[in-house]
Amino acid sequence: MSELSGVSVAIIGLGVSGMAAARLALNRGGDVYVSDLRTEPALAAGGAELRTAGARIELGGHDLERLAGADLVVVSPGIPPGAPVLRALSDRGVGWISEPEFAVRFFSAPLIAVTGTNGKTTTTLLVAHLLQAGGLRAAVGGNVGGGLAPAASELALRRESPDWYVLEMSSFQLADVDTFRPDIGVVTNLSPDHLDRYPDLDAYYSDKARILNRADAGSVWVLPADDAAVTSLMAETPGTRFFFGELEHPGTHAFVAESVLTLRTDGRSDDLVTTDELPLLGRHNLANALAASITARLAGANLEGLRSGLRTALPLPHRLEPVADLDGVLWVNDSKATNVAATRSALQSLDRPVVLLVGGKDKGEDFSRLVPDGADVRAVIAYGDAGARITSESSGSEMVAGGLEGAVRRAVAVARAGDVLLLSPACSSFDEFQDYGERGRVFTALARASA
Ligand code: UMA
Repeated sequence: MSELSGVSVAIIGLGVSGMAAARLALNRGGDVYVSDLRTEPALAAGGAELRTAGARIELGGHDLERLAGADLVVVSPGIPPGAPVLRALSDRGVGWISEPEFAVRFFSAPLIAVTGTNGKTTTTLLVAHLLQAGGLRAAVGGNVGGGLAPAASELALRRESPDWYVLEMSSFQLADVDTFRPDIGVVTNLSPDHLDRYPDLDAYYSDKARILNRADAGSVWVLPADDAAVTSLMAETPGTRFFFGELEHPGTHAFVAESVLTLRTDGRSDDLVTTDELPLLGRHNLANALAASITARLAGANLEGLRSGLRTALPLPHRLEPVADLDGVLWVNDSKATNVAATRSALQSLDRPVVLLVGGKDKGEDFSRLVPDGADVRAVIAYGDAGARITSESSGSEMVAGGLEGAVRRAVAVARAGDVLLLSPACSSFDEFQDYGERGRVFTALARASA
């Protein structure tokens, strides 16, 4: 294929998305130039592959003249909007598009795009899983990361066309879209986030709003029933809206009624599964499952498929991931919770007594608000570098020596049948582990060894 024959494409950044965009551009016959500020060997290996395929690669800097002279400039979402290279392009009046915007120009099937502050990855992967269970072919990618799904450009390179593309879009990825128009757009929720990258909340919401840029009367939206920020964002948007929310009320299309996830569309109600049948833990995951169910249904998945897909949904690794059920105690790996807010949200979303393991490298956060009011916590066991400070700031917590393993031993002694033994550390892992992934794997291995 040669849609880009004679077109010069400059790609900024040689990370996951830059690499994928470059492969796509080369595949479509483009004249490709990729540059990255870094020079690390891993990057050089990717660069060598692209060079062999005909691209011009520059590591250690960006050639502004080349960028400004390109027909199309594609920017990796990992590049912050204030980066000097983008400021310099902007000063010269040179425009650019983001990697997913580039990718969707080569998509051959309709698009579901998922954005929002929390729950994007779970909802995106679940939509794809439900579509597949419902007899449809889904190609899933975008911001998902972590090796769970590729960048959007990689999907465009696949030989077989799916029935649906399903993309997770971060606000960074939405920042520089132009023609991007999802057939079904999902907004999970909106709350303050990434304020390190945005001057204020309005700027963050306005990037999210770019998912609406090309909305028209044929657009379909899946939205939370009770999120004021989403409601106001969508106020003027054309298209048909479908709402999800835990509580049943007349305008809601996906909800929980007497512990059953239920869809109501076209005047009929369909039971899906009971909340107990859903393998995902936590109230927020109930909202994600409702959003994914109505989305997959609107995309054509059959009800039996939805039911079996919900029953076989896989939790994301290290995010409220149940890893063992031993003597009635459910061991849950939430190693990705590396700050106090994430641990609070885990505690708020569980409806069983919790024995909490918390600790790791001290990032200086305030631990006095670690346990939210009303949370059912049997014990807080603190360990690691931050353990002593947690014990002094969070009343009722106890400190144990011996790192995570010592803390697990103590938790096993304290937990009773019906409890959740939760690793939700509120700290990074670097005092004891390489990263949160290794910490979660060690916890999981300790759980399995206790069986
Ligand atoms: N760079 C330059 N010049 C600059 C600045 C940076 O060349 O001025 C280079 C960096 O050296 C780096 C590259 O640009 O090599 C950027 O690579 P990257 O790996 O940081 O980022 P991407 O390849 O663009 O990855 C992005 C998402 N990352 C971010 O948005 C930060 C990935 O999401 C996503 O999987 C990938 O696109 C494919 O779609 C990860 C993520 O952390 C999971 N997302 C954030 C989140 O979920 O909170 C937004």
